[in-house]
Amino acid sequence: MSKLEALAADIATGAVQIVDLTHTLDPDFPVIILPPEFGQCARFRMEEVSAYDHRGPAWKWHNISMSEHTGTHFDAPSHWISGRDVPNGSVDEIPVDAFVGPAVVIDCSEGASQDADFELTPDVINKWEAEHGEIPADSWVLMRTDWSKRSGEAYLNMHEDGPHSPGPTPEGIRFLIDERNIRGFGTETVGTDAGQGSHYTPPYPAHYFLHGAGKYGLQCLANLDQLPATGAVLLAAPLKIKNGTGSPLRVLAMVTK
Ligand code: 23J
Ligand code: MN
Repeated sequence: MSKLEALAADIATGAVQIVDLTHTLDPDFPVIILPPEFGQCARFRMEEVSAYDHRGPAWKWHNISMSEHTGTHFDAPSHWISGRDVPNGSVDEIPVDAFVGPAVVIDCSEGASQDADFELTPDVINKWEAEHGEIPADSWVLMRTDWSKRSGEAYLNMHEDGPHSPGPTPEGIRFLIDERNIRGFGTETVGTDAGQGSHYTPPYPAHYFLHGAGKYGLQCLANLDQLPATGAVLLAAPLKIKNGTGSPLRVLAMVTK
């Protein structure tokens, strides 16, 4: 049997399981809210074209619309000013090998349950590596916070001074890029950056440093509590939108029992 046939057989028997890391696209799912002077992200919308009726007697279908950055979605380098000149930086140009690859999960769920502004720092990463080994180059690094279990107001966690949700510090994200050369960084929150990420230098450091270095982002992930710390393989292929800066997508993880 070839390696690929063996993988297909393992999926069929359940020796390799497929975990869905995706939220359902739903008009009620929150989108990021930026300060009012900026343009805003659109929620998911769906309108019925026909439903086995006079508009189409044997078929049902919908027209849908949304932002590139609605729901569980992928961020391309061209999303940020630092990545505007990265070669092949939009979703239609990224080499497709980038869409299949290994993932590690840094469990920050306990810290995030105590502190909505929990920060992923180099210290947190060093402690994780002391237990699980060095983060392999070209890996997705997923920050587990259990934020995906929140719904409604608690998800954005808006206060008078803006949203509060966990994320990496500038030093934390730079360590992952400069010292570990990761492929990308994924979160359960509405951004790869912390809710208060506009107050770091530079503002939104995860976006700034990841995309400037040609790395990718994943946001609004779910079910990270079902993944091992190491050993999962991610399938995360954005829609092929011409000059697209990101895209909603189905994110799947392959894991062994
Ligand atoms: C634009 C400006 C700031 C942020 C974002 C978008 C996102 O989080 C996003 O969806 O990429 S923080
Ligand atoms: Mn985004």
